[in-house]
Amino acid sequence: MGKIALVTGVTGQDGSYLSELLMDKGYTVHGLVRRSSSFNTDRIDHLYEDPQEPERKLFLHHADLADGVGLVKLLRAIQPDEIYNLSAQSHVRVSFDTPLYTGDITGLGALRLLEAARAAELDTRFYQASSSEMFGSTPPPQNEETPFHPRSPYGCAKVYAYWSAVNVREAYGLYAVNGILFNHESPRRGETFVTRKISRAVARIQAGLQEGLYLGNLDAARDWGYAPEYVEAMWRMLQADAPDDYVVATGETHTVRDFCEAAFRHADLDWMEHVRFDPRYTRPSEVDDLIGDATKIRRILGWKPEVGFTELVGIMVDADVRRLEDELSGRLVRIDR
Ligand code: NAP
Ligand code: F7E
Repeated sequence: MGKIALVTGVTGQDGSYLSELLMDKGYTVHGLVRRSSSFNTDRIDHLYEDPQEPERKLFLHHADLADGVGLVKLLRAIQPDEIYNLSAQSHVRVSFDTPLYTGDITGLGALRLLEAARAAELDTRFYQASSSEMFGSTPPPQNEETPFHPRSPYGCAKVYAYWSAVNVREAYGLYAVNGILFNHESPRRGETFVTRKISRAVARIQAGLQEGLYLGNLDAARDWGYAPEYVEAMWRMLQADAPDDYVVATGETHTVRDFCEAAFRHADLDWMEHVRFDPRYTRPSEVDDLIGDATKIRRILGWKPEVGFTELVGIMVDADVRRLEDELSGRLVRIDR
């Protein structure tokens, strides 16, 4: 019998790649989907099978991290061997507009799920999607020993969730781990995160559909990796002999300006002719510089990143160019792996 996993946030960037990885490894995957007035399963539609198919490996359930009792009922029904908590209000800029909601879902939501696992009396392993945003203004390089100094309601909520997972591990012996992941991107990245906003705009500008691209702070520096590789790190953390917390990063940093230059250059365009400043996209407090030190996961779990910055930019621009060509020609839009 293959293992059973529950993936919250299954409709997001990471949830879709993680589900693919787990299904390839023979898992049965149960995904938590929140109710939406429009379709929100685009990223996993290619994985979903006919509900009448008896051998299917992906099951979707309506639930929400706001609804603790629903989580207990779901866990009792599924009895997962592994739980990956990827659900969050994950947009840092938006967290300044919705700080209490972000605290409730991104912070307290993680504890609801941990407590639900305890209430359901499961023998399970728990992965918490922690974030480099917890380091905030603490200077780089950042590793597992670096103190947290979050700079947004999102970062504060992730710190709460981080310590909730550590506390449940220490207090009750639950196998709970934090993956402290630095920014990771892909063609499935949400369209309002800066990398995807840029790659999508490059495709549209190249096709003559858009002239300018409005951005905020170009000086912010991020350690950007490739999302499909980062979900492998999540899985490895839950296969280890003992639970522990790990930084996942490339160890390289680039500014938003560097990303613009590289993305426009990839399409033979000059970014200076198209990128303009709009203060609406700046943040009340910013995280200036992130560089992850992933020595621990490399040493203990043997994980290391392969896709570098220029390759990542190329993957994202090429995917958006193809996607736009599909849209314009009326073909079905492919989900790019
Ligand atoms: P994402 O694309 O924004 O996906 C977030 C997921 O959470 C979506 O499936 C979303 O559902 C779901 N969700 C939101 N509110 C919910 C609620 N109230 N109840 C249940 N589900 C809810 O994020 P991602 O990039 O895949 O990141 C996955 C996780 O890793 C998140 O927790 C994020 O904060 C964290 N993280 C991300 C990065 C990164 O660079 N990507 C780095 C570090 C940590 P809808 O599809 O319906 O919106
Ligand atoms: O911003 C700057 C912005 O929104 C990156 C989430 O996945 O990674 C992500 O958070 C930088 C910031 O990602 C625009 O000010 C400039 O300095 O793509 P982002 P993020 O805030 O780093 C972490 C690790 C997570 O955990 C989060 O869930 O780019 N920037 N101009 C802009 N950012 C956006 N979104 N839009 C702009 O126009």
